[in-house]
Amino acid sequence: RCLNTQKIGIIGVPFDKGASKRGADKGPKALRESGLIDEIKQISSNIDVKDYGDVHYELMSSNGRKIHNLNELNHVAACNRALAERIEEILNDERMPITLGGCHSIAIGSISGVVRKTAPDNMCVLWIDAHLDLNTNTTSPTGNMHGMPASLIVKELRSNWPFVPELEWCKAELSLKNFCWIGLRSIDYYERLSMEKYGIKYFDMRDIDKMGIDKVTNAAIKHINPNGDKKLHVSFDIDALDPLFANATGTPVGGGLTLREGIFLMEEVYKSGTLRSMDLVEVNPQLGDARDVTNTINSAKAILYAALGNNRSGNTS
Ligand code: B3U
Ligand code: MN
Ligand code: MN
Repeated sequence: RCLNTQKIGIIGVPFDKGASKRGADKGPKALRESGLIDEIKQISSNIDVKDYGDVHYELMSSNGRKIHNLNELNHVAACNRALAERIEEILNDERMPITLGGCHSIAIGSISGVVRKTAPDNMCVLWIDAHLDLNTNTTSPTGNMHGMPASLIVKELRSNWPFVPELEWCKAELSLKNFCWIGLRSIDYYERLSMEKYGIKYFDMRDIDKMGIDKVTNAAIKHINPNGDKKLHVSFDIDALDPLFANATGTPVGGGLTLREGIFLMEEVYKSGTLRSMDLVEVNPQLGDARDVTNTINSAKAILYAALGNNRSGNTS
């Protein structure tokens, strides 16, 4: 694997309308301006990275109808529809799509794009987050769609959704059986009921305290991909990290992953050789002071570089 070229496609999604705080739309620009693309190239000469720029979208000729408790539905739907197409384009170019958010609602489009090019049973998802993001419009305490992306793409929750014409392009084809969550520590009441009802596999912060990040990571990978033949999508919400390392994010929750745990997790993901696509979301450069922002961006980059094979004891090629 190491001798082959690793072809990567970066796509930015300057979008924050799935969240209540403004500013996550500035994430892609802040990451790029901090030298992301050049630093990726320095990880290894085998890496071939292409920047696909940002997603642009136009609102669909909608009737402006509102659906209960889905804030900014028209924007979320249109942006994700456009993103899914860009992801398809990147996969057609045989590159690994890396989506820079943006708020976490953009996982609706990024994962939908991947599903179009992969048999749903042939892929698996690691969702690394302080939150479960499994609300529907009837369970969400906020109406913010960055708390709902996972529930829109899995078949088990399909019947919990009303008909949403704006999201008809988004096919809920994945199974929760192919998902595992890591880093959880803020779950809403109805989300908790869903975890029990569907037997959702997760490792929360307590599991990490008990087992350690090495056992947790490898148990998670093994659970969703026992034979190692599935294509892995990692959806990494930067708020999985403790606010000490990533404070510039919309809904920080204390007691999270250390940066070292996050890096180790992604190093193991890289080593598994199964990573096929990834989101890095919820970096919000408009929150906190300058130091918080630099800190958060540096953490986000370290997470991504680990996923791409960066070696803490030095790179050789
Ligand atoms: N579970 C809450 C809060 C939340 C979810 N995701 C984030 N915050 N980033 C909700 O609004 O669904
Ligand atoms: Mn989160
Ligand atoms: Mn999230």
